[in-house]
Amino acid sequence: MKILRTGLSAAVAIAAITSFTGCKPKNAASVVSADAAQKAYVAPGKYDEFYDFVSGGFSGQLSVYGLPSGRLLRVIPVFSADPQDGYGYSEETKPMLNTSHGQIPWDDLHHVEASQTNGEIDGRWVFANGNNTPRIARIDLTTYNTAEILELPNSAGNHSSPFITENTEYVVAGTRFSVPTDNMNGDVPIDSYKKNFRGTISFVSVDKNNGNMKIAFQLLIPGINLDLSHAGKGPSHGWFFFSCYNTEQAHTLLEVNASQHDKDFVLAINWKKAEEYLQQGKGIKQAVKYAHNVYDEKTHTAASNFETEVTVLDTRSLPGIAYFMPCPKSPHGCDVDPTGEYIVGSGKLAALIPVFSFHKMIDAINNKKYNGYYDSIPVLKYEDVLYGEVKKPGLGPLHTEFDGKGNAYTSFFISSEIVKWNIKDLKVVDRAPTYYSIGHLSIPGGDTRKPNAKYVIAYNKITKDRYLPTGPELAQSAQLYDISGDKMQLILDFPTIGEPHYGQAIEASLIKDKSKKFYDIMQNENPYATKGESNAKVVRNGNRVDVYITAIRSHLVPDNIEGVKMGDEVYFHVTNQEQDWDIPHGFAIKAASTAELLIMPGETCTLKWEPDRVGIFPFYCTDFCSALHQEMSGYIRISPKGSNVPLAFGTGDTAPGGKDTTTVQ
Ligand code: RUQ
Ligand code: CUA
Repeated sequence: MKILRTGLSAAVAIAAITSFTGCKPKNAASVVSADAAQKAYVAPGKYDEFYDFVSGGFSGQLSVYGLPSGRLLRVIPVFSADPQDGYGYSEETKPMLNTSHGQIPWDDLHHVEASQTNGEIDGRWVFANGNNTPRIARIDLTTYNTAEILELPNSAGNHSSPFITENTEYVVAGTRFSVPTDNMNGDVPIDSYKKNFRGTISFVSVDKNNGNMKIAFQLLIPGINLDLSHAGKGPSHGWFFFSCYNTEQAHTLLEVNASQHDKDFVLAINWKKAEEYLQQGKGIKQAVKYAHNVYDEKTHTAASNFETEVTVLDTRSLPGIAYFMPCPKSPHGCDVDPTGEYIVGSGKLAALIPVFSFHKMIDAINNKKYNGYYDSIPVLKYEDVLYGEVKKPGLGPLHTEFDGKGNAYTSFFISSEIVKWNIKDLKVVDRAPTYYSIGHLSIPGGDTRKPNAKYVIAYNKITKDRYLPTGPELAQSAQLYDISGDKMQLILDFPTIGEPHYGQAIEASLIKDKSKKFYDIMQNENPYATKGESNAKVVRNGNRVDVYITAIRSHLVPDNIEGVKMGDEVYFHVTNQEQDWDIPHGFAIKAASTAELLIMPGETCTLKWEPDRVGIFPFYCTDFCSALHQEMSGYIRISPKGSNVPLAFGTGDTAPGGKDTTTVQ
């Protein structure tokens, strides 16, 4: 969405209205009414009514807030290594960030989508996209950990993702950047874009029982930019809709060159038809390489495997999969209402919102009423598929969510507001300013068949003066509006971590009781687990030293280790012996080049350490776990290479060397 900040200013159509200060809403403070505080207030010790899973954008993480309080409950590392809990640093979690390009400890997480059954949020998983090095992640809603990451081949700029079908049959991933496919020689001139660059859409299937993802097939599409998408529902189940820009197929100065056409497209994909072709063997198997990383709950360890094949269906030679609906102008959001009949395209540069009718689209397809072809794909006529237009709704429409009572809520970046309009008569019924420049918005369940329309949350791109200033860099900001009445009512601002793109709010009652409290240590199948202090040990194998440590309030066993030498690779396998909620132990050692470990009760985590000098190195628990937490520490002695200090370890009476016999001089 960064494009919008600079990109729109050059677009001729709206040059006059882009100055930010020009559209800053007035009387920002006074619009908050007196009972706002009460509505957002959740008393100390009381629970929020919703979990809000909010993307972290360029932080690569997912934050979890409570609503209506806006309290930050947790940050879940997904595509970014996180020193706070060792994700991406511990030996067990490093494989999660593996890709065909090697270990990549960062990505740009834009969208979150909750798993669905019968078009309703089922509270099992949330999915998130990695935009930069294309990946999809699945987060488990019992552990709130990233359980799986799947890399996407033939792909660049995975933006229109991870939107989901109504029974979580598929999570999709469409390419924002067209590129030569992986099996081609990619060493081609950039100005051969039209000939060599292609877009793809991956349909990733999700196993009903364990959530495991697999690329079922990929669709090859013309070299345009896919922006966002949503699945059909109800009558339109079996279809997927994508907004497309850059139908000009420009490859330079897109802000001007990709804004030439008066209309771009909404791409309608019939994925049931694609499945038929797949079954008929019409797919082409392509040799590719991509990582599939899965975290195993029992071993507390991730494994990374490389897949080597995808099946590709070419939409240009297989009729009936893809149709274009003309859509004014450079559409961004592409949203389907709860009934599944209305598809809303949001042209960033359009002065209206087009609402398409699914059944009119089907009629036009059945009657083969095409207005020609775009790169072999039939183009339908705008008038034939249009239900109607919302006239003069605001400036710079981006995204639309629904309340399930016949209303739609659209975010307007340039005029910085949320506009509520009625789907039947397309009339604007309310508008509320946002502070400032809203991107996405979300209503709990607002993109499903069954919204819970209590609130709409605005995810804003610009924060400016909303909070105490913190230098040039400010946190981004979300805002909460009560929409239970006819008028939207602003009740809360809260700062967010990273750039909040999309969010999915889930009723707490659906998931809170499934939240895991600790791991059963008897079920811990990590090969380096230590169950009970008496099993703690240090084992040398050549220059590899495995330290099996136990942690329990308030000591580590062993806490004195000798006989480790320069050139050794030391693996500290720390097992938390606690079997109680909220008693993690941490582990850090001086000069470690990774991060700490944060080990949950019953779990084992491993820190790899290569000593860089001779001496004594302390290690300790980093999480204040008891009154004697500061005592939870130990020493390792590093001797020169070739030294004959024997390997020894222990604690208390069994510590190497026994009692201290030296005297203070
Ligand atoms: S985007 S602000 Cu990356 Cu979803 Cu529209
Ligand atoms: Cu364990 Cu502090």
